Amino acid sequence: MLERISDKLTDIVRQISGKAHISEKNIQDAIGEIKLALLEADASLRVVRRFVNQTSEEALGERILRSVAPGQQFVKIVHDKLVKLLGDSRQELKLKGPDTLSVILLLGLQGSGKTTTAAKLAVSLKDSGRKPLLVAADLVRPAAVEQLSILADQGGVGIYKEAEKNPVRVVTRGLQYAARQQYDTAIIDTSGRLQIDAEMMEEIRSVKKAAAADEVLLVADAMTGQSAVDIAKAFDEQLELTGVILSKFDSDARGGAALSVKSITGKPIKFIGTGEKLGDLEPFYPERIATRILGMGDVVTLVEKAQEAIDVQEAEQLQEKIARASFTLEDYLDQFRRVRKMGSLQSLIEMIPGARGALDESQIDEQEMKREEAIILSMTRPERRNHRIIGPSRRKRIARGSGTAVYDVNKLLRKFEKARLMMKKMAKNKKAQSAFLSQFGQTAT
Ligand SMILES: Nc1nc2c(ncn2[C@@H]2O[C@H](COP(=O)(O)OP(=O)(O)O)[C@@H](O)[C@H]2O)c(=O)[nH]1
Ligand SMILES: [Mg+2]
Repeated sequence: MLERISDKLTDIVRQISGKAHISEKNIQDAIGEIKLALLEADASLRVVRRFVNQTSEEALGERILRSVAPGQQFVKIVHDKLVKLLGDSRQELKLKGPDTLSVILLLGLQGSGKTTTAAKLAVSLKDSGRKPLLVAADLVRPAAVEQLSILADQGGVGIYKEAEKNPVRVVTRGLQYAARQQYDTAIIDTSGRLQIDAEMMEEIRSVKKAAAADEVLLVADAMTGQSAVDIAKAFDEQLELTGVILSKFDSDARGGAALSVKSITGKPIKFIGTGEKLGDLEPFYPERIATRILGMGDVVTLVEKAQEAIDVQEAEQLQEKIARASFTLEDYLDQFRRVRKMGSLQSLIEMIPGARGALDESQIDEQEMKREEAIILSMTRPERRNHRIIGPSRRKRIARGSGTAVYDVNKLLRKFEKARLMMKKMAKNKKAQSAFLSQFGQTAT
């Protein structure tokens, strides 16, 4: 599912998130490509436009362009906007307590997956400790009642059916039966047509009235993309939905329906159907879907952590220090601890999409980081502030104090001196600090 859009966006995102420095043009180009990918995914044009405007506005702000790791910050913005498109947070079913009967009404065109979804939903409610009853109110399609009966048997859930041609009567009696038999949730499977037509709407309107449903859910075929959204809109205008279930999400490579439903109808996607089996129904989590679409591992968590650990202003102060060549071992230690605060370096790197391949993991050495920290901690303040005073006898003392060898102390000092020189050169290039951060923990060569 979502393979196509995910491949596209993953590429775009990987390219930009790897950049230590990005320009306005980089962002505009990336947004342009994202726009194309969304349109190709069959997301609604209106939705895409809004997405592009909001993302540009935020991403082109000073704060991002001048921040540490701007590429990743940009990805975070794209992710957050995607989550918003998909509906922000998980929307649960709004059902009554177990002592009162709750009613869920399923609507949709023929073949959209209503009957299958009704059974899936019943099984999932049963698993969560409720006592659901399926009500067979599709009396148009000859085999519909039989189909629901078989599924109810398979899922081990109750069903109410009768030989009757009037769905309103079936629903009314079905709900009475449910209450009498102490079921706590009735799930009503209704009939659909191939097209939306006035007669169907009229029939569903009277069923809806008889059902007094807590949830009126449209089952829409995700594979039909934009047209699923149009259908949702039409149903919502006539019948006021409480939510949407996107069926056949497993066969939807593009994602257009998922991206547009909430923005166009204002109604949340509550579940997705991910296969033909009774267990193939999943709650819809905007956050997880956005992450899946961007194929970005946990880059978002990573950016959040980095934002906590690295204050932009502090980074700028650091940069000034570097430029004035007044960067000391004390600052170096400070940076260590910042990196620490973000979690172990190894796990941090694993969260960066594509980083596993791009970075030679043997270069990352946490032991080395710990050793270096111990060495710096064994120095006196004046030593930390001016590493040049650390002659041979001081080196011996520091090695003893930190439980390392003079060789290690030498190595650290060489590495620090090298880093300092490199940073001084790079300070003119505004992004010194991110390059600096990226070389932490690497063994000096
Ligand atoms: N792959 C897949 N197939 C589904 C899903 N939901 C329903 N189907 C299939 O879609 C077809 C129509 O489903 P049905 O429940 O009869 O639709 P209805 O006419 O709206 O009641 C059936 O072959 C189902 O097995 C789903 O989430 N994934
Ligand atoms: Mg059906």
